[in-house]
Amino acid sequence: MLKRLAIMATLLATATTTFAVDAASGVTKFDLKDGSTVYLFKDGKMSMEDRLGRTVGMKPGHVMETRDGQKIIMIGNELARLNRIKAEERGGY
Ligand SMILES: [Cu+2]
Repeated sequence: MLKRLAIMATLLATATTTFAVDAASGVTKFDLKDGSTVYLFKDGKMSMEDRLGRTVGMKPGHVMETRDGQKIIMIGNELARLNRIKAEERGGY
């Protein structure tokens, strides 16, 4: 409950940001200007998904822009990790 309140507080503090937090996994998704999505993991590393939902690689250090104009710097390039999450969402491997 406290954790959920903390997440709510964070969401309110950055109300203009286009992102969503999955409470179970702790993964935060950001919508980018070009239609792709950034997945931010609890340990600070990230994965990318293109506008068609395909996992794509990106060099760490690359600057991305969210739909509302905020800049995110790519940290890590967790391809296998994102594929595993998406497989779990589909209901298995
Ligand atoms: Cu990226």
